[in-house]
Amino acid sequence: MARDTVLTPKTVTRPKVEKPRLYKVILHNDDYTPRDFVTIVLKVVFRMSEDAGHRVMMTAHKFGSAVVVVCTREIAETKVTEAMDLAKEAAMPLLFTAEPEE
Ligand code: TYC
Repeated sequence: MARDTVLTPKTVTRPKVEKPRLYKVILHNDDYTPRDFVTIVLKVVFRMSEDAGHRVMMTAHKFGSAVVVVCTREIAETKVTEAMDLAKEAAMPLLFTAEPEE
């Protein structure tokens, strides 16, 4: 390569400053799904202890809904699908949703 060749970079790297948006997984109360079933779903899908699962279930039961976890969109949507699949399999009206954090 000639000594006076000017090398120009092919790519310009800019520092990534934006954090990925986080999503809340919400558990919604209903009048039909047994409490124990809700707690089991929280344990299996969200790897909660009996105690933590019971507390989140009771929060939704008393207040109408509860935040289960805050995570990336992909994980939130996967968890919602897994939880909803268990509910459908058992013919329960149990509802989980994912929504972006403000
Ligand atoms: N409310 C239900 C009952 O009394 C229990 C329940 C709790 C259902 C939380 C859904 O997200 C829920 N059997």
